[in-house]
Amino acid sequence: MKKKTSIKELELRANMIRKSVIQMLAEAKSGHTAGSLGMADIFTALYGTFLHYNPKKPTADDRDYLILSCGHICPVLYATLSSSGFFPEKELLTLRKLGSRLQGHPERNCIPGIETTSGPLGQGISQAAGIALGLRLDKKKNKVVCITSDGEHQEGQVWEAALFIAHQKLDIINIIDRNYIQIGGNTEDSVALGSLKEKYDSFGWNTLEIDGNKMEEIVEGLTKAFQSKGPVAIIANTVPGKGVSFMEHDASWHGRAPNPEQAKEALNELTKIEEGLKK
Ligand SMILES: Cc1ncc(C[n+]2csc(CCOP(=O)(O)OP(=O)(O)O)c2C)c(N)n1
Ligand SMILES: [Mg+2]
Repeated sequence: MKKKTSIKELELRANMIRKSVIQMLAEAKSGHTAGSLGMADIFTALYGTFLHYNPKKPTADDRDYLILSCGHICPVLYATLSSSGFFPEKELLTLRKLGSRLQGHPERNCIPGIETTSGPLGQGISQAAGIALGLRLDKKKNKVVCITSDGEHQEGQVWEAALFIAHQKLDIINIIDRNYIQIGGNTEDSVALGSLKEKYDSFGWNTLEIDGNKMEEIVEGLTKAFQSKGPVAIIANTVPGKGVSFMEHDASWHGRAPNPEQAKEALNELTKIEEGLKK
């Protein structure tokens, strides 16, 4: 573990990340809101407490690797990276603008802290496997954490990688955003995923299931995962659109940005949450 940050402090930071996400998307007038808000707590815990990194030396040999497989939720990664010192926060408002480094899907070698280019779903867990195998060959202990979404588990490549990783006993933590939505509605109405816990268990992974919006559970789950050897899957049950009442559990916010009025309302709600947390 990198450093101990209190649960309250992490909750406050996650709420700030949500505010940044709303501001970025409203300014861009496009982008993926629901998954970005839903995963803010997990990204905050990872960068606030667990991952080892130096924002001044983002490619340092001893860094941990965070692979964002579901690239469309990059606003939450951009906001977390900038608040962790990787690049100036004012750059966040250039999201999706012509010439900006912060495109709608992340690009490697462009933004400090971004390890892989992603957007086409289903590939990140294979990239994590390659990185973990390379680290093993080099006898290095850097952690490899992959963030995947539930929708991308409808891609066959994910399961091939899951088999390979278990066979090789690679040290990978795969955090799965189990929010039950995808581009066209509920995941179970599209191609049902059923119990991802049972599936990962049967593939030979050590599998945990957590509430991905409860900071204590996130910290407890990540503590176990970071202390484990071999593949660990964390099924993180999250609320898409978390923190903004009119976005929560509504798949239409998968790839929609708030208009100015909606952004104002969303920021008001998040400010109320912040005030509640400060009491
Ligand atoms: C290989 C591939 N097929 C289709 C898409 C288009 N696409 C982008 S996001 C998305 C939904 C995937 O579900 P999930 O990642 O669970 O979405 P969320 O929870 O963020 O709504 C789809 C189909 C893509 N990016 N890559
Ligand atoms: Mg989803």
